Amino acid sequence: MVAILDTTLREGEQTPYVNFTLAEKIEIARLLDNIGVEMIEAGDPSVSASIATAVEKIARLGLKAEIVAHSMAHKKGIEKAHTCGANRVAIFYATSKIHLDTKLHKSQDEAIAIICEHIAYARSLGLKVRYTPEDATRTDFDFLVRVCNAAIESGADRISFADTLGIMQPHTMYDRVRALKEQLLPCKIDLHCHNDYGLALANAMAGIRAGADCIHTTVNGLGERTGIPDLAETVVAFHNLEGVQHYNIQPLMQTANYLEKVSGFFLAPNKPITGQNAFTHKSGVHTNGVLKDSRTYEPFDPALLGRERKIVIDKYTGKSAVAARLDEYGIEVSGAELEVIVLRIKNLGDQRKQLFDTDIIEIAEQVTGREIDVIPHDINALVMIEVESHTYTPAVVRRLRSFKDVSNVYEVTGEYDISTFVNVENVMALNNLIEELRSVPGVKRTETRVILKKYTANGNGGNYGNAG
Ligand code: HCA
Ligand code: CU
Repeated sequence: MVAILDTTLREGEQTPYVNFTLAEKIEIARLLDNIGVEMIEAGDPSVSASIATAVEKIARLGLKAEIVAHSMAHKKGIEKAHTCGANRVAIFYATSKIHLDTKLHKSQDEAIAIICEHIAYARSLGLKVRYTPEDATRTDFDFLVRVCNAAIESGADRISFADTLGIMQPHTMYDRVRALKEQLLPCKIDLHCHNDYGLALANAMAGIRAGADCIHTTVNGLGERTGIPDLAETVVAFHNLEGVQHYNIQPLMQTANYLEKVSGFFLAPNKPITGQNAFTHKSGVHTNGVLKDSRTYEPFDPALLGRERKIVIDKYTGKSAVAARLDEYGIEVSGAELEVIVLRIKNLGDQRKQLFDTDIIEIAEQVTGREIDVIPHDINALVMIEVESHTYTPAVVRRLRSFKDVSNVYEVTGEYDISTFVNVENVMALNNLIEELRSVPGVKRTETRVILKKYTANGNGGNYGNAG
């Protein structure tokens, strides 16, 4: 049985350039609690006054999850964890030679004495204690066992096996956790796996197989450098591959989207589970398979996450995908017409980076010679943006280019500084996108112009919408 500790509020806020407001933190804690994570690491109260306030507010929300405060091995921090009302303090103190020698300037025995003293102090305040040997995976193994057992004897009931630099592999993680299980006094083992080689979740799963109890996650995989396992990937991987059923999957997308909004870190389209392309199919062979039976190219039904499958229409498209798209609009065409439509779509796709439903409808109109009176499901719009006077416009442009629905960004003259071309599925998505654009630092105001009809320019199908 796996447990999850989510540390979006602590490790996640250590993501370069990410800071949450108090209200955002409370909302994040509620979302996490709704998903059902067993522990929420709410922050290290001695880092700043606002973090202490946030930990305190979250600890008093009455959530189901255990609320954990992080702290270095110093009494003030532990005391703050206590006054904030946290259930548990996670005390971290590095154990690897490089950290002891160059950062802490302590011998191994001195380290053990400091760690034990602070754990005992936390216990005397009535706090539960997790001890984290920071950089555990680069720590001499015999010393690691010695320090962890001393920590357990002093009152820690959880040890976080921290792969602080993300250097483990699934098989090394498996072996190490097995050895730890054999040599440690009774305790729960947490796995804190950094993702420097993209192996974090795989390593964590291997560690659980070997007998560890808990995985640390963040929403969208936030964290120092390249972060730690993503909560949604972890929950869904355990649900589908390991039969772990006790988490609530439906709020995962909403939570991921909320974190995109408040962190300003946007998901790569190819991100597993929550990325835009996770259930999008493109080549003729794949779409043909999926339309016949989605199990051909989908590892699981996107409905699990409340998501829908998508089929891209462009030069790779085959007949079945085009037929299905026309069918969605109730456009009837003959077999011969369909062949010509597909051919034209391929031609246009050769010239353009992206095709929209408007293009497909237009081609169908031309080929059939009939006027087709349907409104495209997807919406194209121009969003004009004014940038704050003290803000460097290219910095805003760089941000905007990372939005998945923004396909063109222009710096322009006139009343507005930037013009963007956006393509979204519906009005609600347009509203959400505009709200996200407005929350980009440096954006002062926006004005949106929905495109009602697009005209072909010089026979090349127009050039807006070409990503570039
Ligand atoms: C850090 C500390 C930590 C602690 C992990 C934990 C790590 O270096 O910022 O307490 O479980 O990665 O070692 O995040
Ligand atoms: Cu970490």
